[in-house]
Amino acid sequence: MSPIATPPSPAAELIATEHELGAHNYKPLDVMLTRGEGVWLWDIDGNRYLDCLAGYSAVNQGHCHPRILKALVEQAGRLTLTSRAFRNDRLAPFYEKLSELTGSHKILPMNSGAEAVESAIKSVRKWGYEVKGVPEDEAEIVVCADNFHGRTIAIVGFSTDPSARRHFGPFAPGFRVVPFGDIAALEAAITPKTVAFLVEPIQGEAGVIIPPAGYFAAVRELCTRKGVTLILDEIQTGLGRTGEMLAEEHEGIEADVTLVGKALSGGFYPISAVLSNSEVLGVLRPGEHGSTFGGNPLACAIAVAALDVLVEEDLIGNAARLGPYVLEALKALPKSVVNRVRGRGLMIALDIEPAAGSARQYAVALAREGLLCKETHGQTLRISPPLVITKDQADWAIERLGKVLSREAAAGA
Ligand code: IF1
Repeated sequence: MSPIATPPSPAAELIATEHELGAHNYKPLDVMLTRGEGVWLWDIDGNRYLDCLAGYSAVNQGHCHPRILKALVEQAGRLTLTSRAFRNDRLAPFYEKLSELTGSHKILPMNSGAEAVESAIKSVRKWGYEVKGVPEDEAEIVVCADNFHGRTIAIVGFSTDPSARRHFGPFAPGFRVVPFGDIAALEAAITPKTVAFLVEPIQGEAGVIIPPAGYFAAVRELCTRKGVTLILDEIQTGLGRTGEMLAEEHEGIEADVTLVGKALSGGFYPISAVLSNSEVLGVLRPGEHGSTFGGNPLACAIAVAALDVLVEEDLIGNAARLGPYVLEALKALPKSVVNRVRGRGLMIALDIEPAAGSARQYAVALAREGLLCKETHGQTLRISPPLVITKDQADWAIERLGKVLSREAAAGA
């Protein structure tokens, strides 16, 4: 079974059209997918794959979850968009559901994750000027090296990944970069003009970088003491991925501002939100921020169903139970191939020993054996299946990983 398309297959023709007419801003595996259900994906030749990427944690509820689909279809037939010039009857129930599950007092609905990040940056800067008393246009925000918060000009401006920022300048000022996990560096970077520290609880794109024990407790204490808002970007770590509703719960802290997206719609629709447990969002007044689709009734109806599925199907508990099981199983993989395995809940990554080849090489080989995952930064493979995965399906994935990684290593040896 080869998912890698060869001419003149229908997949090859689709790929040729993509190549001719599309911007080449991705280098996807040549797997031409056409249907998804739960943890499974099928390509146009009928080959089945177990999805171990889950849309970068946007499909926590599994592909095409019927309850979310039902909510989408019903709402799409009633009302999809009113703009915020008028009110709609789905926004308040969305606020209530999200507030109830995350303890948020104020919510700003947006669409993409990057928009939520940008909205948080605007809000904390405004909070800085109007509440903290920072001089106008001098607000500073601290971020971490190896961050990933999206692809807008302001966001890539504080990226430390050359490929994310090269030839996209000039960039927005007012950001300082410190090493992730280094509390002394964070303290040294904070000035009276610092309005926020923006950070992922676990750095996803960087390769599932788990913070040192106690780091976020120290971050919380430091931000409180210095009057700096703590913004946790939970767009990838949130909504059950790490075995808690929010990854901050592992650290025993509460952010001032929390960002969610991706699985907020179960992969059906771009929905994100800025959640605030402080007076930060209170600084926004009518006309000062907005979005055509932000808070639209279709998005809200989908999100309520997506959150209900997360809770009522105990997907968070499933991630908490199966995550450690999968992690332990992957630690048994041959050290000649896998030199490190790490993760929290079902947010897992394994590092490929450089002598055994590149992570991309293994992603291609795994796809040929029916397991889809993604490399990041050369040597790391992410393993993040939908949270609906069963133990039998996890065992199947573990068996494939063991078979392919050992075989490829032997072949390359
Ligand atoms: C791509 C990465 C993951 C995110 C966090 C904000 C956003 C993301 C922690 C922005 C988005 C996506 C973007 C997508 C691939 C994927 C990704 F590889 F790019 F870095 F997941 F790790 N904060 N991550 O992970 O949300 O605007 O995309 O809705 O750009 O290729 P978005």
